[in-house]
Parts: sequence; structure tokens; C-alpha cells
Amino acid sequence: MFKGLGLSLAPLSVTAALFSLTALFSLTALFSLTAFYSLTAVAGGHLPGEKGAHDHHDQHQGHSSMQAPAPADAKVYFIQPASGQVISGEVKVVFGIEGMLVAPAGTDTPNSGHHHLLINVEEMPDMTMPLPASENVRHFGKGQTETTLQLVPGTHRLQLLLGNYAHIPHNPPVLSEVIEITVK
Ligand SMILES: [Cu+2]
Repeated sequence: MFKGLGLSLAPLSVTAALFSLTALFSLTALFSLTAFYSLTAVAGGHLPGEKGAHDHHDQHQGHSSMQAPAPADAKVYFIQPASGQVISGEVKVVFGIEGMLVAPAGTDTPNSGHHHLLINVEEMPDMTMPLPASENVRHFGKGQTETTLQLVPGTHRLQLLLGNYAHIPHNPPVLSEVIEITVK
């Protein structure tokens, strides 16, 4: 009787085990699908809570549209000093421009910009953003075309970069060659 019960219970246990397994797999499949859809939602569009990603998107679009086009032949260059020049005391720098006009910052005139002088800049700033202002990135937002620098003795690298009315480089950037001078 006991043995008989055992035998008759066995198929039931197998069925139950099979059923459990099936249920487990179904659940796993359902979970995977749900996870997949959630991931797709995140990748496809920003969720309402994803402020950071949304801001970045807006900012990027905003600056691209604020990047003014520049004619292909536009250029900026140093009228003085000459590359390789050795200078005692202050350094007078005169900026040259061709194919574009100098306009003060804040004045949105087509094909115009104002000069920025990059001094010993190791890493170029982001060309799609307003240029930072520092000792190494000097703005001439009043439309100046020359300046006088007090530099410590040694070699220095100078480069000109035009920025539009909002201090954003043009597309393509109007960038001079790098010159190197030595201050005694
Ligand atoms: Cu500027």
C-alpha cells in the first residue's frame, strides 16, 4: 500500500516539477521582455526624469545653431610679431584678418567676429561653445586688432582664433597658425 502510493505519487511529482520549470521559464521570458522594452524606451527617448540627457541635447542644438558659418577662404594671422622673433620687454601683437570683418562681441553681423588670442594653450577649447576667458584665452570683444603682452622670459606660443558675436568659433573655425616667440 505504502509502496503503491509512492509509485502513484511519482508521476505527480514529475508533473509538478515540470510545471514549475515551465512557469519559471515563462516568468523569465516575461521579465526579459519587460527589461528589453524598458531599455528600448530609455535608448529611444528620454524619460521625463532624465533631465541631464535632455539638457545636453538642447544645449548641443542651441550652440550648433549659434555657430556662424565662415567663408572657406577666411583667415586670421599675425601681422606682428613674426614666428621665431626674439623680443625684449613687452610684446606688441597686431592681428590680421582676411575674408571677414571685425565686429564687437554682441553684434551679429554676417561674416564677422572678434579676435581671441590663445597664449600657450595646450588643449584647444571646444569649438562649438563660447570660448572661456582666461590668461591663456584672451578676448578682444571691443573689436580691437592689437594688444601688448607682458610675458615672462622664455618661449611662448601664440595663435589667433576668431569668435562670433557670442564668442563661439565659426564653422569651420577661423584659426591662425601657431607662432612661437622668445621673450628675453
Ligand atoms: Cu570673445
